[in-house]
Amino acid sequence: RQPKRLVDYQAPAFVIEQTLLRVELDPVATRVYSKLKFRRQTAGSLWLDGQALQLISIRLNDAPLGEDAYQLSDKGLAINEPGDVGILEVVTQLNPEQNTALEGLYLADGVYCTQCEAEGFRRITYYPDRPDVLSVFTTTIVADQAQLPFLLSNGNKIATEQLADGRTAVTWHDPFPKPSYLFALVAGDFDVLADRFVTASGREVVLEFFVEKGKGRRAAFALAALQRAMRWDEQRFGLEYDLDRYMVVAVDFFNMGAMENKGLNIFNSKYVLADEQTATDNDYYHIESIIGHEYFHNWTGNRVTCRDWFQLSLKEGLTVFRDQEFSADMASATLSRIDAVKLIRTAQFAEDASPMAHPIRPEQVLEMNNFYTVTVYDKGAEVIRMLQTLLGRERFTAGHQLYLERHDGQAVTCDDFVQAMQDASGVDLQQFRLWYSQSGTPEVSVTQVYDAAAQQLRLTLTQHTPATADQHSKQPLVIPVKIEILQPQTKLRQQALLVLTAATQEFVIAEIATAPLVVWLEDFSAPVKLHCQYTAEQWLSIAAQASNGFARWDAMQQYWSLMLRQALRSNELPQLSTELLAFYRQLLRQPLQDLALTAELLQLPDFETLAGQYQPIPVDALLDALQHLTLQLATLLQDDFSYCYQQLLFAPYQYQQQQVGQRALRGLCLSYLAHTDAGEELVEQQFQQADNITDQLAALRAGQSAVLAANDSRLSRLAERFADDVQVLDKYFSLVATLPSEQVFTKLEQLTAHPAFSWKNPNRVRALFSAFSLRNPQQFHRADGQGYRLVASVVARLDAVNPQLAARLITPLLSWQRYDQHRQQLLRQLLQQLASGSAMSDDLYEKVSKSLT
Ligand code: BAL
Ligand code: ZN
Repeated sequence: RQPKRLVDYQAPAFVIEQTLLRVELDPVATRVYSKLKFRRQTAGSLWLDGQALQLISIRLNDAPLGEDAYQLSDKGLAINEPGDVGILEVVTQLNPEQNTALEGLYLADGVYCTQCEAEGFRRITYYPDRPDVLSVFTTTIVADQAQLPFLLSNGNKIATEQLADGRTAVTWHDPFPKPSYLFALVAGDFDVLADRFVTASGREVVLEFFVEKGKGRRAAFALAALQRAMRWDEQRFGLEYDLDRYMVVAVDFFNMGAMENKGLNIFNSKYVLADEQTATDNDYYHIESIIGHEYFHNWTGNRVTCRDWFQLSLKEGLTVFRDQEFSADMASATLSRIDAVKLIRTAQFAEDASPMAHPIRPEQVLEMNNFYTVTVYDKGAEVIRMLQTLLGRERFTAGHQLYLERHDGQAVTCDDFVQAMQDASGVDLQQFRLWYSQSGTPEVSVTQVYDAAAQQLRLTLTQHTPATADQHSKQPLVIPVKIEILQPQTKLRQQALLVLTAATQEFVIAEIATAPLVVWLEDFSAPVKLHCQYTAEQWLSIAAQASNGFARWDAMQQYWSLMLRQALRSNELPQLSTELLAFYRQLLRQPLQDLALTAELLQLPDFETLAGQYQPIPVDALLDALQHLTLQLATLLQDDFSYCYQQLLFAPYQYQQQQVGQRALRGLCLSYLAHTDAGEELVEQQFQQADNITDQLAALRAGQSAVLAANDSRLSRLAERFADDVQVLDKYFSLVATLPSEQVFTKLEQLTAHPAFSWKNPNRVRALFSAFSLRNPQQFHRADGQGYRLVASVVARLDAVNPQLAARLITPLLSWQRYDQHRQQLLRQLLQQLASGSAMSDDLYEKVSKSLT
């Protein structure tokens, strides 16, 4: 199998100026009539990608094309000598019902739906399915409108025609040239929630949300979030929406979170539907952020798109950065940052340490679906954030504007983006570009010397990026390190930005009158691991004194990492110091403020964050230590958790930040109190009294981690009450999957027979098995290998159904080298078995083969 390489990029020989599609829907025999107006750019044949298609006919310039004039393979169609301009007409047939891969056009739950990014359009018709071929699309959908009342595609609806055979033909025209990956088609019956938005320049836009029948009310929050996103992009980046209509369709069968198709977003329903009974505070937060993300793509992705898929971070890193800024403005800036950094420190650092390590602009790809990664997306967003930090917000915004003006309507590269930033700011970004080509997690070590006589602070920073699976030699990067210098004696504080560009560099800060304490890497100003030799007391001082909420949380994370490292080194269980207990007591007894941050400060780092700090990962010792610390905190601070818990009164549910903080802190207190003698009563009381799923789930989770007697009864009551509601059933599935006992295996098996479970539905599969492998470390990493075997068997089973999903689920099995010898052996054996099985998809093959080499 031959991977594609960035260095081999060649511009297309032909552009498609106009694309006319007529799609006659049928569950097993949909016919697609395409009419392409092409124009030659360079020498070569006209290549059309195609996969899993039945070719019915081809005509060139109104005449049938003889078999010797083209070559057909399982990858596509080459027209040898089409001339320089012309019209190519191709008819294909496909089977949407059988399409369980959920790429291209598929029929699930009675809804026809498409997913074309990255390479799904080639499963609909023969086409140059690459992002640098931009075309104006006109699409006619033909179907029985009694069965499928809504026939939707991109752009504006321009015609509706009743056909003699009773079917209806609806035609859509999208005036903006777009690559095929932004094409969308939906046909089904829905509840519609509609409103309008008036743009800054006074144009009226119709907003429509299409959701499962009976659930229209649940789209209200997402619709309001869209309106906020539209206003925000105007105010922050001066960007207005450009069509008269913006549609969002929510479907339950979807591989991704959502998709930014021009004018017709398709969303996984879990990121649209929300009410207090079925969506948690965390769900509301993510809905707002993803609604924003897809909307922001209209400029960063759609109006300016990627030249090739290696440039994916051009649109994804930038758009994640934009949605993070939006969330920071809509919700809590501190909590949004904590959320983003947790993801980098768990999943992204783990990816760097895995066989799939790649730079944010990968150089070699077998299956593009495998590169929709935390590295491309979230590290990509950190790279954009560093640009903003280095250039300052004003120059960054000017660069963003120049980039969009310069490249509107084009398919471009990450280099084009950086060039626009450089041209707008006048700052040389040559070395900065390395962030795009170099993979891995840089490690920055810092030392500091205070010279009281000279009132000088001397800071030495050293950077080193360890080799990764894909790249051995590494060069020094541009690393912006934000610091805050605290002077505890005088309560003075000052901020500075150190820009590290060499392997080692010294910075001198003058006029520091009293002994300072430096807060390093404030706001996580670069995606690096920072090593600094602070004592536990120093970390606690920062956690108590830093002006920045993120820095306070980060200091607590570092504090716990240090405690655990010291304990594991001496082969003992960690003990709680009087200083820590005093600090936590003070947090729990202080007048109520900054509640969500307080909850974060009181939370131990999770297993994945800690695991990233060890090689090999001491799985059992870490899990034992975390369990021990939880019990110690619960016992020694029971009165304080109880006091705080009682202060946090229940109020009728609203999604607003004060209440979100209250629920977060209440849930945190309950998670400790569950381990005390009051646990059973408090958990049951909260479960019963809550008027919302956030508080109910907090109770269920607390009960589960403390292994309380009535857990099964509570879970059954939840499952019964929401027996018809997949949004809640997914939460129920995930809760069962995170049961920290061996019973989980039987329960998982039983749940695969639950009437709501389907191997064809990615949400259900993820709710059970991603929850198990990512959030049940105790059972997933069992020394007898049962956890690994379960996930491997699920992956093997799913590969034939939905390769993209199978390849996502295998990720936690790939990094066998990070574990002890025994677990290494278990994992490697399973991977070898998978590799020797029957034909694997490219998705899975790429990952398994990299892991085994
Ligand atoms: N473009 C794929 C889904 C997303 O990142 O918005
Ligand atoms: Zn995106």
